[in-house]
Amino acid sequence: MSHTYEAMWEKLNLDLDAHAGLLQVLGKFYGDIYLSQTGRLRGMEYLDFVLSEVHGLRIKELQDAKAQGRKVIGTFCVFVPEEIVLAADAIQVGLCAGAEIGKDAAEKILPRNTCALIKSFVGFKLSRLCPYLESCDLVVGETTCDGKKKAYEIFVDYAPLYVMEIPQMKNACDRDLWRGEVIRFKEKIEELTGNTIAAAKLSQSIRVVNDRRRALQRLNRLRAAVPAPISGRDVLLVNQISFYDDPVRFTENIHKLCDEIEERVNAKQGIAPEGTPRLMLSGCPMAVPNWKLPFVVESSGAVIVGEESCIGTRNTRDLVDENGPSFEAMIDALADRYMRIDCACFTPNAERLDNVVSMAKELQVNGVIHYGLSFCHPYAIEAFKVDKALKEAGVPMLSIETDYSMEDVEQLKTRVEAFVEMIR
Ligand code: BJ8
Repeated sequence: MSHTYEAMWEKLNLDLDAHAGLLQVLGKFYGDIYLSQTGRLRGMEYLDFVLSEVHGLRIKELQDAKAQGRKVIGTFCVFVPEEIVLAADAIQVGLCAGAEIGKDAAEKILPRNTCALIKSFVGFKLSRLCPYLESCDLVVGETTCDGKKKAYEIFVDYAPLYVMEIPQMKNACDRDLWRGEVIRFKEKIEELTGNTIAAAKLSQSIRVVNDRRRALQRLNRLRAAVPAPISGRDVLLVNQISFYDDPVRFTENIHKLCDEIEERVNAKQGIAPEGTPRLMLSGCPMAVPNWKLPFVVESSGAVIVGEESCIGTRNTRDLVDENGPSFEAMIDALADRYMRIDCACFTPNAERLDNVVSMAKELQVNGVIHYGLSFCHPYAIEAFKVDKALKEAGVPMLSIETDYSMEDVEQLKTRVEAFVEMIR
């Protein structure tokens, strides 16, 4: 990334030396994992460009928007309803939390046995490394897992934070609680932006976010073809970028990418030959630049054809009903759609088991890799039930727990290769 942006980073009070180091590592990592692939689709150039400008052009856009009075809202979870943020003419960005770089700083205030995602967002803040975090007028946390919930109590001393309460169960009273939280969030965003959210604006933003989900659904349908027309790595990148790119521009570009994939599918061309073992990932989200496991899997003779994850179908599967005739009906539709998210933080969480099994069948996978970040109890414990459900459906599963360090790459490779060999 060019040095054109240095003045902007300085103004954001980034630690310029450490930040330069981060960009260098990111560039090298991206080259090795992404640009080294052969037979990539032309449409991926847009994603390469957006990623290459991740701390440049997009941050400049956010700064320009802020100069015009718009607010930037950062999030860590797919429960935060972007529709509300957009309807108040603010911008929502998913905060990455996928790198190890601020770990040492984070471990000074968090226990070492905290999941890497939590350490990452705390570490980024303490080390002044993330221009997104530093651009935020508000960061929205949520009461999902205990680790995040308690880390926010510390994080609030470092960033403007607001926490949404996410219920733990899905009974009628939980849905009522959640609807109340959607309203409370709307009021907070209205207060922050000074904009009252009108029904027409909310209806429009529901369409914008649904359109992005529809584009990602189209991508997921197309990539399910045999042979797989696009690598799992590339689809992961598309999903990751969906969290911070402008939603309308992103949607347009993903449809263009899909048009190209459609041609490939019609010509029966694949990124990997027919017969390559097809795998699905399931579990914890993979935030930028956490590309380790997909890289290991796809360099072990398999292709990833689906992600049952918040950076995957858990975030795109359900649309918000667009036919709400009134503001209240739209709030109901939002509450209902978000309550369908099957995060392992819910108990019980039977929908997730059903979703994993039906996805595995629809995608005709040969196996599933369950991915848990070390010290993530909700997903680690739920892996047992996922395994059982998949076994009953005749689909083999490999459970992997790891973090963001590269130390275990060889060990992971050995385990993944053995699994691929077994299912071949
Ligand atoms: S809806 S998956 S984005 S909470 S990996 S921090 S759960 S200890 S990220 Fe998530 Fe929302 Fe759920 Fe999705 Fe905790 Fe586990 Fe760490 Fe996690």
